[in-house]
Amino acid sequence: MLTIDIITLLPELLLSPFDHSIIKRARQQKLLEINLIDLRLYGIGKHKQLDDYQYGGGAGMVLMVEPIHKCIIDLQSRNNYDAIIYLTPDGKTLNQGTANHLSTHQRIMLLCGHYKGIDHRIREHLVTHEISIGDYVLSGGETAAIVLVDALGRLLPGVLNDESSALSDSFQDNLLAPPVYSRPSEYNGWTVPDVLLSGHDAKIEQWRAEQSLQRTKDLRPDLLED
Ligand code: 6GU
Repeated sequence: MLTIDIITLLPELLLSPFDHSIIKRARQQKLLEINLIDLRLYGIGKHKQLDDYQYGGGAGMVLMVEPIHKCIIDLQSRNNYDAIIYLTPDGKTLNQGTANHLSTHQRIMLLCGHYKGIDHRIREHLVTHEISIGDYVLSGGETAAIVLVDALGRLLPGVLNDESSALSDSFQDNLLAPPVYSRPSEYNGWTVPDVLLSGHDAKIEQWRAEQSLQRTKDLRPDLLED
């Protein structure tokens, strides 16, 4: 069982994405628990203030240190965390290896930022991992959290059946997945490779391995470098 506690300014945004398909089933099967924590509850004063101008000047508001600190302390007083992850475009780029590792934890905390980011002292003193989902900027960490939760949830033992096991995914062996086809074998004059219709398991296996390697060479040669 993996528990993921997500600190966010937009808990409503995260309701629907975790209520469908594989992630929904993982939660129903009690293999995955997701808790949404509204940062606003830890805001300061009667306006529940969360952000302020940055020291030194410059455009953009910063999420203040105190609300985030209080929120994290509150969660830590009730639970043990294997990782406290800040989602940020300047974090380490998420890959399958990191997803595999994080999926083995019991409980992790995700912190979604907004605006110009969060007071750096949170990152210096409380955050244990910083993760980005790619080299582009999102308006907040929530959509990145959706991606990370999906990548972890589907890896949990029992979530996928053997046939669709995560082990056959692209990237698990640093190779892209081979092409797949379904009925009919000819549509609109477009055909399916003969070998897949041959019933010859060993040949099919060999064809898939060749396709994986060729597609990786053509499309993602960087994956073959290490
Ligand atoms: Cl994790 N957050 C934001 N705001 N932008 C991103 C990202 C995360 N990963 C890529 N771009």
